[in-house]
Amino acid sequence: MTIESGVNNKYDFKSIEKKWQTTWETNETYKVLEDDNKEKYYVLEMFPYPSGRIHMGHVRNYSIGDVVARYKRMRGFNVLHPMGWDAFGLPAENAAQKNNTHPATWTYANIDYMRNQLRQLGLSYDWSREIATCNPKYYQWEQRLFIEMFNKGIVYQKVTTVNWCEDCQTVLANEQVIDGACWRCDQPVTPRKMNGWFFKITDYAEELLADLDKLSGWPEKVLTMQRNWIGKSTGLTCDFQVDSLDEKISIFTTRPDTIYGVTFMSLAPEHPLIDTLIGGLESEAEIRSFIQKILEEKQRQSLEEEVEKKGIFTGRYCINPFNGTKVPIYIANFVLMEYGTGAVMAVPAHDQRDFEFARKYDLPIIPVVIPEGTELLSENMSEASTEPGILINSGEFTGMNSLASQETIIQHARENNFGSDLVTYRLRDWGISRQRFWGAPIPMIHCETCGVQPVPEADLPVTLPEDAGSATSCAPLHQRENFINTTCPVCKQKARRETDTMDTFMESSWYFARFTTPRCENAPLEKNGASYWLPVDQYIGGVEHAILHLLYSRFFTKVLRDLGHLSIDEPFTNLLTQGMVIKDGTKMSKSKGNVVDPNDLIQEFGADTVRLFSLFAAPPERDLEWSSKGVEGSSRFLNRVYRLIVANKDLFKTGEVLTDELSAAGRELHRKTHQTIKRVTENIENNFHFNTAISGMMELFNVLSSSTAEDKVAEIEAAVIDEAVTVLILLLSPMVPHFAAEMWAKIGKTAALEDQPWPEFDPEAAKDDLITIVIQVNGKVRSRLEVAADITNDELEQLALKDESTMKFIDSQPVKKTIVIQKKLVNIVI
Ligand code: ANZ
Ligand code: ZN
Repeated sequence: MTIESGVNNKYDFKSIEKKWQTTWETNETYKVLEDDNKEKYYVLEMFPYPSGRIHMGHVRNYSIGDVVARYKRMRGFNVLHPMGWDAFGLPAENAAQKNNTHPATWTYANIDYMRNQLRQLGLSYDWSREIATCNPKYYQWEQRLFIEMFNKGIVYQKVTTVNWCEDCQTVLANEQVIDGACWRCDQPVTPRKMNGWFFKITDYAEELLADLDKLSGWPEKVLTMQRNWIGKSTGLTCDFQVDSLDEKISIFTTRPDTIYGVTFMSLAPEHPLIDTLIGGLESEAEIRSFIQKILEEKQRQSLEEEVEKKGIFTGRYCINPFNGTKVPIYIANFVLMEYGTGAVMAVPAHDQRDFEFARKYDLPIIPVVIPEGTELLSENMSEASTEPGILINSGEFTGMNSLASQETIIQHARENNFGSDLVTYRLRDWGISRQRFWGAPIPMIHCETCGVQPVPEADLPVTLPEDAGSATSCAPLHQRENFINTTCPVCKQKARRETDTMDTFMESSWYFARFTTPRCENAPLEKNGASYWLPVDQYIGGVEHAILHLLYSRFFTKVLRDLGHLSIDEPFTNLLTQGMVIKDGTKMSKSKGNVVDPNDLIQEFGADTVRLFSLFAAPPERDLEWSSKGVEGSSRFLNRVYRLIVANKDLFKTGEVLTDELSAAGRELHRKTHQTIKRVTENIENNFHFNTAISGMMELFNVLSSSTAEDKVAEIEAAVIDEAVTVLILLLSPMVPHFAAEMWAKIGKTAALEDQPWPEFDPEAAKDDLITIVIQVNGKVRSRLEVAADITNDELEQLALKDESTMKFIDSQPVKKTIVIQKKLVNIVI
């Protein structure tokens, strides 16, 4: 062995990484075009918000994606692997406010910085497809889609309640309201009714739900979250007549079997009938101020929060159509106007919320469903009983099984014309209006004579003003006369532009499609390109986007299809949701002060080490615990490989050909090489368990290392060593691409590593050698078995006990014990 470099010598990652990055860029190695002769593979990582710097979560996400992209390329696919920027959003506006600049300045500076960081990681992106969503060249197509959706009736306007800060004269997002006050000026926030734009995602609820069944490449957990979010319920809707008024209240229930247990009615505070119910009553003022109070509270609460149940009696009663019972009508804070009918028939015996409400306001509790083997009495109930059972006190339905009774009860309502079955969804229409500056302007015009009109296609895009609009800050659109004033496209009279911008979730709902034809100049998508590349074969990103982003992208895909731009139903065939990067047990975050900056790591260890560490430390779907030891370990491994290759580089250029006749040591290394190909391939293909793939490569390295030791190297065929090294470099290349490219050159290869095929696994070579095992019964040799050399003692024992010729001697006598001598002998004692 010739020692060219000392044992502690480290490879010069700085110049090596720079060199290969430049080579890839100059050669446009990762630029792709549609090619009908090649099978396509589209791998995509969720694109980042240009916050300023990349973090470890990005490094992890993008390293995973890069392994997939590079691996698939080596497998012969035409791989699309793009990157861009989700560039609209509030932080840019805040930063602009603080630094007295335009949000665009801040955003584009961040993009430049982060693009450079990503380049330093050696990711195999086709940078010619880069998009920034804040660029009018991108959002003009979003505006065009908006108008197409408007024309098709998928977009509409409606009044909703928003958080309003009187001091700042602005609408606040929920996360900008802190303890009921504005985050900026600390003044109290009030609810205010405003007109906003909505997408009819609910029209697609059923398809969005049904198509989840097609997504076999998605994690079950994400499918469940989407299913719950869509929240389909089937039940009964029926009318309760208001006592002494000519009005009806429609309810929705999923438990028609409990209809005889109704003891009161609960209405949402926004229920439209309330005005009629309480108008002119003595208690009207008191009720109104109660409603105002709970609406304000509601505005501040998140949906998930458990709130204390509160309500107030309206002074009115209504009548249960099934049994004619008169029950009091309450207004309750937990009834949602947006769900079902906004009214709930309350059954405190069998619904926990109603139970708590009834106990608090001293309302009757009447059990009507008795689970088998129980005796339900309202006096001794401590909580609602939600189990099915036998109906009691339920008129003609008494004695029926509660589950079986539901259909019969709905049927009864239908026959008597006071109700029918109803399907409801928890999913709400998507409100996309934001009263922000840094977003895509909604391309509509308000004319006093002609109403709302879309901006004519020829006038698109409606671009954001490029000036700050104010001396001290970036003014919102509704304060900019220049932007607002326009003419009506129909009557040509003076008109006003819409000043709302679109929710930033819009941009990310179709960017994956735009990447397929990012420079198309006459449509959002160019059909051939889009149909060649889509759907995305592998999508990779954080599980925090499991609901909204993925649901909106699925919705947009269906809309794009219905508008004739696409011909697929679902955007992402396979989804990988990666875990978080954590340190000291919690998520890395600025506020916790436990952030490790990838920049520092790249400086100290090089990009390949950082990539290797983030792939090796945990399987992708798990959380990755940060460890500086782990990073050092990854670095040490690469340096060991480097030293071995440099020290032995003459061994690898012999040009000798592999033959069938191998020495024992040669066969061992040859076998290990092919076993490793198999293992790494399977780990990447089946479950992205790069960590076990990397352990496999480390094992191969160890065998290679001992095979090239001075006392052994002469024994082993050069061709076998050559093969092992070549394979090791090829297998490593998707994970540590600069390093592998450099080693490839070191062993004398001249063709580009990126264009090499993935190594073929030879099952013959990977087979373990066979050894002969002697089987004894009570110490006498009775049989012999040929088994694989790496058999475990347990497997051996099982085989022996099943061996037919041995069994003859045992002749169904009980086996007292078996003694296994590893790789040699099994003795069965009877
Ligand atoms: C009576 C009843 C009895 C109910 C019982 C449940 C249990 P899911 O399954 O989520 O669809 N509900 C209906 N509309 C509501 C609204 N706008 N706001 C709050 N709650 C509402 O929930 C359906 C059930 O939630 C309905 O069935 C109704 O209460 C309540 F033992 O009706 B149930
Ligand atoms: Zn007009």
